[in-house]
Amino acid sequence: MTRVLLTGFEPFDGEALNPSWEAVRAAAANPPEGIVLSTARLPCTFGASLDALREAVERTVPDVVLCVGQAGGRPDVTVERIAVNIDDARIPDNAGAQPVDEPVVPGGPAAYFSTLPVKACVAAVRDAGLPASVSQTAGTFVCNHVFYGLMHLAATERPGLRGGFVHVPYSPGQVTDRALPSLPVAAVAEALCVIAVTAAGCTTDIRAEGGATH
Ligand code: PCA
Repeated sequence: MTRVLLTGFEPFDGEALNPSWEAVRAAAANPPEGIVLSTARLPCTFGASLDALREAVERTVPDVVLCVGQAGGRPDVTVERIAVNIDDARIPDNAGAQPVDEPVVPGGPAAYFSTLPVKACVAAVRDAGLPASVSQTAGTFVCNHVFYGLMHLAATERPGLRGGFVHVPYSPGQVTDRALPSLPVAAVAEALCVIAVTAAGCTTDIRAEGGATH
């Protein structure tokens, strides 16, 4: 059975919760058949997040790592295509750090592609009746930092480890006073299970349109 590590983040930016962790927890409470699922909650800091990820990878020895974060304002579950070697924080992280134009890994490659079948994952979530799309950028905050660090860890130390990143919308309770899109945690959890099963079961992606003009 494929071992899948799912990670979510602690709340940040003054939010009471982070839907990524809530959905990861809900997925683990009702895991899909055919995979061994483990979870970790990562701090939303540039300093400690990758240490926590490395510890979780060493503890659970996964075949696939799927990291998940909140992307407030996005309307759907977005499967990230690429991680870039840059930290450029618009807001301070939970430890007060706000790096600007610093590499995640000095001397590392400019970017890594996800090694999950991004388009197959999007198609599978849509087939489950939930909204999903490919994202061409994971931003330059802690999520991209973790995504890049994960891919660098796999590339340099963990051959065979496949990894990727998924951003999820706000949960409804976060936007009761804001006209912003949201998705219930249960729906996000279902999407994460679908993505985990799809990623575990297929190593080559499907050919399907998923680009963006801007
Ligand atoms: N979202 C942030 C960091 C933690 C999270 O859940 C981001 O997109 O970078």
